[in-house]
Amino acid sequence: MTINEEEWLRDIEKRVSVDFFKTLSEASLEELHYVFSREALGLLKNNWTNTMHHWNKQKAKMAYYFSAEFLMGRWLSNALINMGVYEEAGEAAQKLGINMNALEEAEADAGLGNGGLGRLAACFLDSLATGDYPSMGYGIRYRYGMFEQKIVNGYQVEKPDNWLEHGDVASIHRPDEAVEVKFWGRVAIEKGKDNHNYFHLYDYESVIAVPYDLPVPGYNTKTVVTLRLWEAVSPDGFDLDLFQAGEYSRAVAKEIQAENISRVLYPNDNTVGGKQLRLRQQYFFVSAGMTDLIRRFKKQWGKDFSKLPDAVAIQLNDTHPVVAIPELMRILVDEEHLNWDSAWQICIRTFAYTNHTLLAEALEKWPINIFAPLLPRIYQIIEEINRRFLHYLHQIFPGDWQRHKEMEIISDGVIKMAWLAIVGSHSINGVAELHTNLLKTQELRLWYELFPDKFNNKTNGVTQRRWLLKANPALSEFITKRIGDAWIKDLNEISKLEAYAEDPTAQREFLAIKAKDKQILAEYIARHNNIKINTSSIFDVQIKRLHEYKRQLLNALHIIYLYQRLKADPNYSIVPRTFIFGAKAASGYHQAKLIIRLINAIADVVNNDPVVSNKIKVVFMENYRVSLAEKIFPAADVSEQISTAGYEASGTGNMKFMMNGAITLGTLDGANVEILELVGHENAFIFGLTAEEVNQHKMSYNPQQLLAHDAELSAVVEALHDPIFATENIHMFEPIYQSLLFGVDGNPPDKYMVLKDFRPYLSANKKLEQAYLDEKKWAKMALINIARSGKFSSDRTIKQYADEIWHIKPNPQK
Ligand code: 26W
Repeated sequence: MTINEEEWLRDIEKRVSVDFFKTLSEASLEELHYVFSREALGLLKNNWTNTMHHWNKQKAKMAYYFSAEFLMGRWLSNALINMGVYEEAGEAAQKLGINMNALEEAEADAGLGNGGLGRLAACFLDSLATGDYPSMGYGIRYRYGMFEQKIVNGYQVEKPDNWLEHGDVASIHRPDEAVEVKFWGRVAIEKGKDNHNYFHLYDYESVIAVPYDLPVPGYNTKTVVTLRLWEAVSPDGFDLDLFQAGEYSRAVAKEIQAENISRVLYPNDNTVGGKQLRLRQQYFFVSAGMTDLIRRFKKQWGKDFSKLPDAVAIQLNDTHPVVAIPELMRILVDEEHLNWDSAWQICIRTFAYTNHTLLAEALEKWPINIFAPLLPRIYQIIEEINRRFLHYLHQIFPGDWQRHKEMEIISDGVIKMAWLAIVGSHSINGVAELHTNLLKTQELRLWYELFPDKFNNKTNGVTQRRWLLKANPALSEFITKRIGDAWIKDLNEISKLEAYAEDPTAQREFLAIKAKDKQILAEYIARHNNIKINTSSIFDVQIKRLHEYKRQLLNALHIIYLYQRLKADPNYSIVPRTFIFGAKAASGYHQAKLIIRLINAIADVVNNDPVVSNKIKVVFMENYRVSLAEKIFPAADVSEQISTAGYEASGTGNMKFMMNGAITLGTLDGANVEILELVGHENAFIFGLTAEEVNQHKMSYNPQQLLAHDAELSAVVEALHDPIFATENIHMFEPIYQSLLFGVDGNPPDKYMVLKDFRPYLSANKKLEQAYLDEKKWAKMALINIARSGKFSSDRTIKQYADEIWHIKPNPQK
């Protein structure tokens, strides 16, 4: 694709005038960004419509990715890169006196996700489009995405994320394709013309789902995949009569209630609140998506629903969209009048479910008293699924009551969404080898025994186009100069870089690029944090959601240890290091928020102490998000992946670091295990308990005993009461202290075994320091990591989903 510069410039000027009544020089950066984006949208318009027409005409089997979260980040530059016009657009901008970087910075992130699961969905769309796979995404157009984080006096403060403030830069509003979603009401049985009984919903409340389509262009291909996000609106606006009567609040109450459904993303990662509004969000986008998809199917295949599993594959991203299973049953049985058994076979063959977590508190269980009144017919259908499933279980394991009880979909007053997902799908996958194995042998053991063939692994991946090509242009050029640019579409090609791992020129050049990237980040940190950091220090980075299992606390305690050693002996030898953190804590997760406060307390002490501050610095980067991540990964030397083994399903940041030449300092958890398999112990720093050992220690582990034999570690823990850190009062970090030594909220002491892994972490850190001192060795390690990162492209992951679960094929337009 190319752009006609003259035409482009003329259009931009015209758009500024038509949309904003301004001249180019009067327009704000946000306005210019908007018109640039709409211009880019115009550029891909034909490819986009043709993509859908082509797949429709071919009756290509489609994969639909249903996800409550799509953490897309910024659109414009990524789209321009994929369309192959990034440089030309930059030159055009220059002619208007606008810097492309400044334009980019004017775009708000589409932060419609919490963390890994949401970003995975976004990487998948990029890989689907680039791989020409007939596919689409369905989700929710949250009016407010992941909250904006401010740090005030060391504490996290949350602000609404008003990402649409300057307009929706890239999506197309399609009110003509709106659909109705029904809530509440009562179910009645009626005789149909054929004398059969059918179920009807009466006295329901309607909400209208209005789609906004966001185009995701593939790299160097005509394929453009659609992400369809639904917005909730009230069917009949506000109540004019009440308004006339001066009852303004009541007049708009219904409208507001409807709109509340897509108002805001729940900022919880790995815990469930059991809030009715969350269930309304889930059913809302699932029902709209199913209606839309069935409408498209019927246009191609008429009413022959036996064809549905040959025409459609639906991937359920965790349990959040699992109401899709009873919703499809409802459509097939109640609306299309199929018999239960045929409908059920169609369901199972259509749905596949991905599990993203081993944490019990993340498994969704809906209380019947919330679910049944809101979705009465869906509840009936789940009851019927459960009844038939128990009947089946009874035949396979007669008399094994304990097993039946544990596998019931509805029990103890709740509906177990993961169980429903497993029963109603033909495929259940984990997201890394270790995770899938733990599912089979622990969390889902009984299910694996019942349905061994349904279980499979799909190790996660990330798109190298955003996380290497876009985020790290200098390193990308370094790679392309040596091995050509085929890696952009086929990351296996990057293995050719290994030939340069010991090449002194390549090593020197790599280190120079890393130094430059560190310089750029240092300037950002100087501007935003007012901290001056040493660019030749080790950039040691932990960026991810804040959760106790991810053990940011272990990292923090290590810094306290270094501080105490340096204070006790200013000649204590240490390689200068900058510890960089970025993390949001769920708003109600007090322990996590307190850990943020602790990191900031440590930063205050360390950065302002003349004895230590030239050796270590601590930086907490505010408002971690996709666009900030793109700035941090290129500058990292060390990738902290230190979760308690057995808790991190996969991790995907670990892969982004690897592609950018950072070395993993990590536990044998999630995809770290697979990184280690590829690079070996010589090219990673692995420490700590294995998942198996964590299990074995669960019963006997006693952190107090451990501290009694380790004076240094004990002093580190006691620092939580030290007024140097606990500046407000010496009890401010008491909940952290308590959780380590005694356990809080019914948890065992040091549930995540931070103290148990402390010494091994220390040794791994020492080894890492030594390795860093040998520049050539370090460059070699980094180059080997990059060269062996091919497996972690989401292109590979998507190909496996396509070949092994969805049975769809690449289908580009000619
Ligand atoms: C219902 C509340 C809630 C919200 C989000 C529960 C669970 C989640 C997600 C499952 C959390 C999440 O993002 N999980 C991460 O998924 C990534 C992609 O597979 C994995 O790499 C991470 O290890 C996993 O924590």
